[in-house]
Amino acid sequence: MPLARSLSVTSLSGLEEWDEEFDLEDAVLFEIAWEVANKVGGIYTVIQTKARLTAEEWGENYFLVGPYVESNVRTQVELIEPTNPVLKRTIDKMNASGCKYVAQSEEPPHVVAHFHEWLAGLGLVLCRHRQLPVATIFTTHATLLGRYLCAGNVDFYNNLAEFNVDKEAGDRQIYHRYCLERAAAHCAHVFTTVSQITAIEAEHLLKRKPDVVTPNGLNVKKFSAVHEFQNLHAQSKNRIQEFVRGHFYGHLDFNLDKCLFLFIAGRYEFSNKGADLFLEALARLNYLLRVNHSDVTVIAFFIMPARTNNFNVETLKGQAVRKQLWDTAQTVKERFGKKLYESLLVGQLPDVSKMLDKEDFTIMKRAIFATQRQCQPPICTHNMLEDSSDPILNCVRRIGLFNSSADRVKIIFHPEFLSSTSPLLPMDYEEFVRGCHLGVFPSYYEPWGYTPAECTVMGIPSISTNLSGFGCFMEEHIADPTAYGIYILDRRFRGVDESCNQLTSFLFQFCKQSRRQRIIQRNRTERLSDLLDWRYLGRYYISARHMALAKAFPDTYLYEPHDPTSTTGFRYPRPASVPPSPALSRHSSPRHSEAEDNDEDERYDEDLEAEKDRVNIRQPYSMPFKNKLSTANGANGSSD
Ligand code: G6P
Ligand code: 1S3
Repeated sequence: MPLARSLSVTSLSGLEEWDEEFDLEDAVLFEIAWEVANKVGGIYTVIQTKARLTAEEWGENYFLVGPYVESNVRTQVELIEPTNPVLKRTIDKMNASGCKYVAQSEEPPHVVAHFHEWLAGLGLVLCRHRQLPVATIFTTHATLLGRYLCAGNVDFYNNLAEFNVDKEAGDRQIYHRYCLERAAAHCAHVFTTVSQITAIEAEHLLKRKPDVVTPNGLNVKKFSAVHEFQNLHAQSKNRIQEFVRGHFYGHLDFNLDKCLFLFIAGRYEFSNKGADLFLEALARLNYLLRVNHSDVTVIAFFIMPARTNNFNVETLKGQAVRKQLWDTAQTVKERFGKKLYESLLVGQLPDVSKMLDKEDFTIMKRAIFATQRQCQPPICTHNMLEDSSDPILNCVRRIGLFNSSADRVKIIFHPEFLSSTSPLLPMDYEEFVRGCHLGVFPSYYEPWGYTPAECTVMGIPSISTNLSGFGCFMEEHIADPTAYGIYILDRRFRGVDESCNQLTSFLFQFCKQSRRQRIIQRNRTERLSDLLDWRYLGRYYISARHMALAKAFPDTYLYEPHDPTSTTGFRYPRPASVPPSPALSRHSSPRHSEAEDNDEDERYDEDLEAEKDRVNIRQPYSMPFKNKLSTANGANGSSD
């Protein structure tokens, strides 16, 4: 494993405020994970987005350690020589001995080693077994057994306390991995996980209650123009519309301007990520839209990678036909323009009936002929290797949503992550999310859930559940989440059918919103960004590190306890004016004008900003943590 040095930035602002400074000069932080510069899933996002803030605090003493993957190193890592002599010696020795060392030095710095997930957990267990003077932290982003149990047909949350964990792990042939995860959790000075709900799961399945809950944050992009994200929505939506024009060629019998784009994205765990519930709810929504003669069309995208052998011909043909139609329109437009120009040159108004000649009509007829299509627009954009057993395709076959003209709900399954270089839908994930109207993530097993969080910071409403870390966190921090475009589905206290009905109702209500209501709702959603910024959420990582240092080096560091398992603090009040759903709309009342809305919203914004200042939501945060002894180059560490 090579050492990849993080960016070095200035020290953490705000630290000076403490009467006794926490001196990080002789401390070094290592963060170790399989997903450092190696994108597999959400842990990559945690580390990548958090790096800047952590580097602000630790400067040159922050190191990320990950697997050496040549292609990733070439594209994501800048190779540099370490300036710290101790580290240089260590790395030289590691290189010389084929990477077998962890070296000692005469004046050991206080080392914090933060291990993510069971794959890195072995390093932690060995640190403790060899009694190295290192403060250790273990963060689990999901429990292995929890993920396996939920993927099966198990009533997980009602039986958490009952599972015979050794037997269950053995039955699923993951006993060795389970033991590693449990050992890492128990050996760590500080054990953390990403949400309250996973903390309960860990307590039962790993038999240790996490010391700190460390919710996942994001790097929130701030635009100078307040409504820039709305413009970006419109731009990206246009590009999705272009794709839809091609995909549905020959069947474009719906109004694209009244078309709503919904999506689910993530690791392809059909029931854990709630794709099963989403499909069932879409079938019910289709029925509701049809019987209510709605003019809205819903296109639901499923972006979940599966095994394929590339795009299918029909899908590629769709984009080629669209391009052909566009080119034809350009050709006829040019010919038309030339005739118009010539007519004006001789001082005559053109005879409109003669502006298009026979050749123009032939060109256009030929192009229209190419749009004839015998089959329905495809559900899946790729050739699936396991087509007949694929859970999404099988569910679509069962519920009969085949993109027919009569259906108000259409489905597009894109079994590959998005890329701006795709010949089909050339957009990266962020652009795609911005162009959609609603992210739908009805997960059954979701320790945190980055997808709805990413929607939120881009001002796109989303549906999550009260079984996901994100959903629970938002419920805790927002008085009326729905009003902010944060729909939280109850999958905890209701049966599957009831949850499905609730999801259908959320979707149907969303479809009934006017454009204006959607715009206002997006403004509200975007206001929540500060809550999900690492500048706010980074404090829990800081707390975990301080706690670990104080446990490992009690003669040097003192940790002043607060309630580290609590993520409460800031709470968004109910918004001032616009109603969360069309049913409650006051806009039908002539007495409630747009100007009043704006005034109320402005007043609300002022109150909100004052509240954010009060809890210091936008600044990096430092815990009331102190070095007990003088740290001027002298303090000797001792492990506990
Ligand atoms: C943004 C743009 C508007 C556009 C709207 C469409 O707010 O700034 O110009 O009309 O998006 O919203 P919709 O929800 O219909 O995609
Ligand atoms: C896990 O990745 P997943 O999609 O397998 O870690 C993510 C980062 O902490 C988390 O957001 C997600 O819920 C977990 O499930």
